[in-house]
Amino acid sequence: MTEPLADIALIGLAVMGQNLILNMNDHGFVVCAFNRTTDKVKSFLANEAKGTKVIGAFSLEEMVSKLKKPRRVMLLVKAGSAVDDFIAKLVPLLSEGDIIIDGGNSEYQDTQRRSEELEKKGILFVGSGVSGGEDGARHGPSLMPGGNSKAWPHIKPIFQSICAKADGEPCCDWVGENGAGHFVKMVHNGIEYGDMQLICEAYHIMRDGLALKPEEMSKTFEEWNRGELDSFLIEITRDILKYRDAKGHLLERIRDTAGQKGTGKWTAISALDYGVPVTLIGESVFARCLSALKTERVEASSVLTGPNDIYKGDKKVFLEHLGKALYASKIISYAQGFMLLREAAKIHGWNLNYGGIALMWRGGCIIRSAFLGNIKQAFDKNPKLMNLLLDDFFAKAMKECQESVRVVVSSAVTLGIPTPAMSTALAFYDGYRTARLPANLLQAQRDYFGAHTYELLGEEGKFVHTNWTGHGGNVSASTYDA
Ligand code: NBP
Repeated sequence: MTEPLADIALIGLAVMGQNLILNMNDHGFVVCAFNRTTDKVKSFLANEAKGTKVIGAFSLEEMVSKLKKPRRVMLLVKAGSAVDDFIAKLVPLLSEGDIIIDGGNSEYQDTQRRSEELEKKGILFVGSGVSGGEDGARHGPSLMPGGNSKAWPHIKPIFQSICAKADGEPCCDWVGENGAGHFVKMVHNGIEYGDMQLICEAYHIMRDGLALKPEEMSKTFEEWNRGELDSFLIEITRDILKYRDAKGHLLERIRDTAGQKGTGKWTAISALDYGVPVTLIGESVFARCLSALKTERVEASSVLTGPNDIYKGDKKVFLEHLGKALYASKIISYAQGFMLLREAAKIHGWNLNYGGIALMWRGGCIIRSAFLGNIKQAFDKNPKLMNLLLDDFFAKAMKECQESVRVVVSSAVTLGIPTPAMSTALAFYDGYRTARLPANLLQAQRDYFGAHTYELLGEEGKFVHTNWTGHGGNVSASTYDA
């Protein structure tokens, strides 16, 4: 019996690729599996894919010959040169209108470049964020596809079948042109860094400032998970805190140093490039960098002094403030993330659907939470919303919670417990709601030492220079030094 032609080919039989293939198979699609090391194709067909409709190929030529037209080829290989190598090998085998999808964690600039290069060759390129790890890939990931929009009608049925669903709606929609999908995935990962850091700060305060036992902390997270903080990360933190093995609580024996793969850093770099104050993600990346200085920190801990106290007030009341502070800081982090998306969309000409993006993150991925439903509603109500903090729902939430952030941050400062993410959230909030910042002095200083000129209130766009000392010149600078 001849094999049916495959709906899609998937290259890369590591954890993500294998699980996504099995997910596609479950939804009735015939997938042709391929891998650089072809032994893995044989092993996959004989084991994980045994008894399914999955077919295999042992060369790219064979794989292409087994595909329906337009051919759809999805890559789930290590980001970087492996993607370019496969594209170079695939292009001569494909025809105009065929589709290549990169589902790896590629940098969005690479996706922009690949998208533009392949468009010239008539190949439709899609860079898709895939989130949710192994379990998401197998049972429903969050998918964020962007690139050549002509590809979308051909991949939409597959993508929207296999993705996670939230309130019955698919957590996948077309994001935008060129690198938009991978940009949105990058910001998603940055937000994940922020969420995790905020939770770590709450844990740090509970452990060292309130001297709570693991079970007490776990119980608090359980309570939080029943309210507005309801999310995957709060849920797993609850479970991690109470996890015990033969030696006791495992968490307390894990080394306090965190690694990173770079997507948080990329988000912070983009924020700096585009001039958007995404301070919470930036602080979260730096917090990981500080955690990595374990040897230095151990040495410094015996030299540098500071408070080392336990909170003296009512712990129950404080824990309520902590939950609210966590929620308010999270709102600020997402507001900053969406500010970055908005600026990038302006620069790259992407027509981003912000409510749709919130829905894509609502299920299937690590940052999935009930709260993303509120973000979707905010953008559905006003697609041109300038800032999430200005939406009625979130402005009210901030009104109710901002006092708690002040209580928590000021207590943490007094206790000597670092809260870089919560502190920067509050600083951003106070900065954003301040009509008159001290940057007038900054303008004056720059003009004083570098003749950089300044604008007067009410005379915007008119740049003047003052000879502040009486012995400087009257010529203004045209270069930027500080
Ligand atoms: P890996 O990122 O570990 O990549 C393994 C695959 O890449 C194998 O198929 C391997 O082929 C292939 N590969 C490598 Br490595 N170097 C290659 C090269 N120079 N040329 C051709 N193929 C090469 O797999 P993964 O963890 O399944 O992730 C796949 C993609 O999805 C990555 O971009 C990853 O960042 C992204 N992602 C991963 C997760 C996750 O939770 N793991 C979540 C979301 C996104 P071989 O078998 O011949 O060595």
